[in-house]
Amino acid sequence: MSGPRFQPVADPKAHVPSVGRTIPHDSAVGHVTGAAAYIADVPRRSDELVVGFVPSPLASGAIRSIDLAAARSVPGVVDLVTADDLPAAKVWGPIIQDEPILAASEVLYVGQPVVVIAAETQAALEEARRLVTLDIVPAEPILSIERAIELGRFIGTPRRIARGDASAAIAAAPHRLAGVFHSLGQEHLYLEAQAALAYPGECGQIVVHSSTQGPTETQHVVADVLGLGMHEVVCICKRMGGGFGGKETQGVLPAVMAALVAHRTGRAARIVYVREDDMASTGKRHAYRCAWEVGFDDAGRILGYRVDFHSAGGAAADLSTSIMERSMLHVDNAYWLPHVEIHGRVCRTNIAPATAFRGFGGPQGMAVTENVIQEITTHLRGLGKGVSAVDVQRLNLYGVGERNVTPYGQTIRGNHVPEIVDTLRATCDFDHRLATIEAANTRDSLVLRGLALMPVKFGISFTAKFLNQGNALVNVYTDGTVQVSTGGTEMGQGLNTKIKQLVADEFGLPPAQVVLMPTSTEKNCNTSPTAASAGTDLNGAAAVQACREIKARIAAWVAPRFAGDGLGPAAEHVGFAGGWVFDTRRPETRIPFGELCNGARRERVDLGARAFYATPIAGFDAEQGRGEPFFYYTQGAAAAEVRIDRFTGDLVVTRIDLLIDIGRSINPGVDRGQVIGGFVQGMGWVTGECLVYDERGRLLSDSPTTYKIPAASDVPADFRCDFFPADDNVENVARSKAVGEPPLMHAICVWSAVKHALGCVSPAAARRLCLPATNEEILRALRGPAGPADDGGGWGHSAEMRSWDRAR
Ligand code: MTE
Ligand code: LUZ
Ligand code: MOS
Repeated sequence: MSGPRFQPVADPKAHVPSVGRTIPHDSAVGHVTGAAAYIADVPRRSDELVVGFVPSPLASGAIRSIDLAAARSVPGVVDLVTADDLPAAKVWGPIIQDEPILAASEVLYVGQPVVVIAAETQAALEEARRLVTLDIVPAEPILSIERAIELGRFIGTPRRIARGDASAAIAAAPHRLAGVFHSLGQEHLYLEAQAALAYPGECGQIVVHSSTQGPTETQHVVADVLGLGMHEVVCICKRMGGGFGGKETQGVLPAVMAALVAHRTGRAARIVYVREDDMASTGKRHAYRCAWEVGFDDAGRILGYRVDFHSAGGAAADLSTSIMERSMLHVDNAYWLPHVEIHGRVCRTNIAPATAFRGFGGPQGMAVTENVIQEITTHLRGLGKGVSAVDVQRLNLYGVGERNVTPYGQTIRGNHVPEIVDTLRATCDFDHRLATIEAANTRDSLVLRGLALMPVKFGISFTAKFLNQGNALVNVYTDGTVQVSTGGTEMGQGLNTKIKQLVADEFGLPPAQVVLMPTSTEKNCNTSPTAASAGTDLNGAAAVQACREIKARIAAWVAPRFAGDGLGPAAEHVGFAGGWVFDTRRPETRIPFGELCNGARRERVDLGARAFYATPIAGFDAEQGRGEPFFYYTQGAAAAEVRIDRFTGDLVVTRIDLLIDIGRSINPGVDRGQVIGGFVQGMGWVTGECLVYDERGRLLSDSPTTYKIPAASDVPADFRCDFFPADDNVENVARSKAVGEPPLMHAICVWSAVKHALGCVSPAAARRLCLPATNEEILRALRGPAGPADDGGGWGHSAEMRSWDRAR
């Protein structure tokens, strides 16, 4: 027999901790070889059914009848389910329960599931799908924010965050500007579409494998819809092929559809959305209309600021009210606003319920303010004042120890933004490049260049206080190996890798001795979705806590064995490193970790632990618009240089400089991937990606051929990404800071760079630039408006925007 698989190192002092090092992503090999299993890869069960749904062809209308007869007679069709057949709950929703599981009396958006079909084969499923006849009396769909406002169709209550007297400050200011800024939505385009596999257990119980960021919410809704207790439903998520917020809540419907079929037929049931169904039927980032008004002085110092947000929430509440709240909490971005008034309202529209998307409303909140920074700069330059946008930004930044209270009353501790901005400005030679570019723009008739910088401060914590909790289960086995299960889900972001490193270091083991197990509601109960960038903060901290409980038990048990030679038993002197457990007072007294675990078990020491972590924050009062929602802020700045072809509008991002404070990085390689990946995803939102709907609310850009996300070739060739060496986030796990969402917002500087470039030709053109700045929009801006002058909010963007214009 061979010896134990894991041998301790020769000397515990030679142990190298893994936190802070780049170790490969948990699934790196699986991702590139295809061995990493997604829902569609789970081997087919012999009794398995294929599940799909009939989507609504209309955005709005009353259902008169649903004819299933022809579909039912298709050989191989096993089950058809409509809203009438739902055994218990017929609606769901993470905040407000207003979303039908299946359309009942009316349809609310194109793509809304109306009938669930289960068949023996994909071919039978597709034939049945064609043969279902829906008789719907069409009604006027509400497709624009403006129309929803006109009709008073809202979701939730109006929200307000204010400080001082914004109106008076604006009225008294030397300069005033106002406008309407539009930003469009964004499709997640995760590589793995929505998917779920369900099978019945004994006595009516159900197991659901779901591609979800929120297994607990999935378990909860499946139980509600089937009329089961939560104890009769298990939801498992091994990994997702990307979530980006699109599976924070919206993995629920496919899971419910599969579970319904499994429950009704007693057979396994799997649904994997085809891409067009996924894009048409699931929610996206919210489009926003932001009416703004600002008062400022000769230097560009903001004296008063008002923003009135309306978002396109879609046909159900989903997370929209919470997303609006985060927009309102990020209007300030990194700027001190002495007098400010922010209003937010979610509009109910007839598109798929808009949902979480990396940044969760933060990007929309920051974008309007960056636009205003550019507007202020253009205005002052028009008056002959020699300011640049970066001067205006610098002047308005939160201070260190003063001018450091947010509009909602949270004092900013550890503000590194001024230092980050100054450092980046110097290292990327910003001022010199700006002068060169502006001079060149007046000469070169072929290309136009732009340069912009942007600070970012993003609040870390769920704004709903109760969600800031995590729990973990750690099992140590008698060979010294460790399994860890947490409520966190792996979507590619590297959560499992980071928790593996944290746990390995607690026990002083190599990371290979630790394995992260699939997320399952039977091991970790009542969990929050893996979101708000807090996955590692919450679940990592809980895992560390569980390790410490096990270590304390081991130490108490082993201390008497280490005693002797005049040294008494001392649990506090038991150390863990290099695969050894040793007496820190004389490290030669030591036992290999595996041997010790085996011995401990023989003496009935418990080697498993479950632990809980709750972020120590005061929380936010949404009604008052005041409080301390965030544990800390991830901060940084980025600068973008762009090149525009004046004759085609073609945009190339030529250089990015990015400096971000993510504390002590747990895994710099993984974090670098998060930063560059998130940034490029944000670039997509602010430049190339454009959701186009027809005038009846049907999504035309419903596949990767018509919806362009950045390709590998769009990653800026010159991308300089650095971590700011701050080390002050002492209260968070391993002194790290969350990294998942913030990089997306850094990419807003790419949009600002486009605006800067256009401003060099015509301030009026720049003024009208909406977000995204697609090639088409840039060209339109350069050519000048085709129609009558507008309110400064753009003259027609995508078809969606144009339909809004028509509605105005
Ligand atoms: N990275 C990858 N590869 N895939 C994803 O789906 N989602 C992002 C971010 N990074 C995502 C990602 C979003 S929206 C969030 S909130 C965080 O990861 C969630 O994970 P974390 O809290 O563990 O960082
Ligand atoms: N989800 C949520 C989030 O429910 N609340 C939040 O504050 C949040 N923030 C970012 C991403 N998801
Ligand atoms: Mo991320 S939008 O919090 O899932």
